Amino acid sequence: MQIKVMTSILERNDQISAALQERFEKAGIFVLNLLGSPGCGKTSLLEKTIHALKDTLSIAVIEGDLFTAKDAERIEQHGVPVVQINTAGGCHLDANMIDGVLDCLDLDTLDVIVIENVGNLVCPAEFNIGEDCKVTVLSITEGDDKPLKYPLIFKQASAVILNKIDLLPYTNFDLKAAEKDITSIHPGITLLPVSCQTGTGLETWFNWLIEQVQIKKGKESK
Ligand SMILES: Nc1nc2c(ncn2[C@@H]2O[C@H](COP(=O)(O)OP(=O)(O)O)[C@@H](O)[C@H]2O)c(=O)[nH]1
Ligand SMILES: [Mg+2]
Repeated sequence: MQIKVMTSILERNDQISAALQERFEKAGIFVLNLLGSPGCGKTSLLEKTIHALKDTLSIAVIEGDLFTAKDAERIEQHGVPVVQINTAGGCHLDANMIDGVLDCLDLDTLDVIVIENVGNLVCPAEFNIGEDCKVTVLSITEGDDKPLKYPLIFKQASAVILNKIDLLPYTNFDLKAAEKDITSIHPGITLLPVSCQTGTGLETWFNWLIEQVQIKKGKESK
C-alpha cells in the first residue's frame, strides 16, 4: 500500500516538473538543481559563480532550506534575484514548491535559475523540480566512501563538483578512488575538482555552465 502512495506522489511530482520544464523551455532559461550534503559548499559555489558570471549571464537563485533565510541573505548580497523556500523540516524540494514561487521571478529577463536544494544526499535525488540537469557537490571532508553509499544522487547528476580540494593534504580522502567510484556509478559523468576557498578549478566549472546555457539557447532558437 505504502509503495502505491509513494509512486503516485512521484508521478504527480513528475507531471508538475514536466509543466515547469515546458515553461522554462519557452522562456529559454537553463535550470540547474544543485544537490549535496549540508556544508559541502553549495552556497559558496553559487556565490563564486554569481561573482564571476553576473555580467555574462542573467542569474536568479531559488534557495531551499528547512527553516532559515541565511543562504538567501548571502546570495542577495551579490545583487541577483533570490527567492527563499522553507520546507519547515521537509528533507527536499518538490516541483510544486518551485511552481509556487515562480511568480516572484521575472522569467523574461533570465538566462539561468540555480535551485539550491535542501542539504541531503538521499531524498532530493528522487524529486525532479523542472530542472535541465542536476549537479551534485561532494566535499573532501565528507569522505571518499560517499559515492558508493549514496549512489542515486551521483547517478542522477550530469556533473559532480568535488569541492574543498584545498583540504586534500589534511584528510585521507582518495580523490582518484572517489572519481573512479563516481564514474562506475555514472560512466561518462563530468567531474570537476574545485576549491571555492582558493578558486582552483572554478574556471572549468564556469565554462561548463556557460556551455550548458548555450546548448539550451541553441535548442530554443531551432
Ligand atoms: N576549506 C574550504 N572550505 C570551504 C570551501 N567551500 C566552502 N567552504 C566552507 O564550508 C562551509 C559550508 O559552506 P556552505 O557554502 O555554507 O555549504 P552548503 O551548506 O552546502 O551551502 C563554510 O564554512 C564555507 O566557508 C572550500 O573549497 N574549501
Ligand atoms: Mg547552503
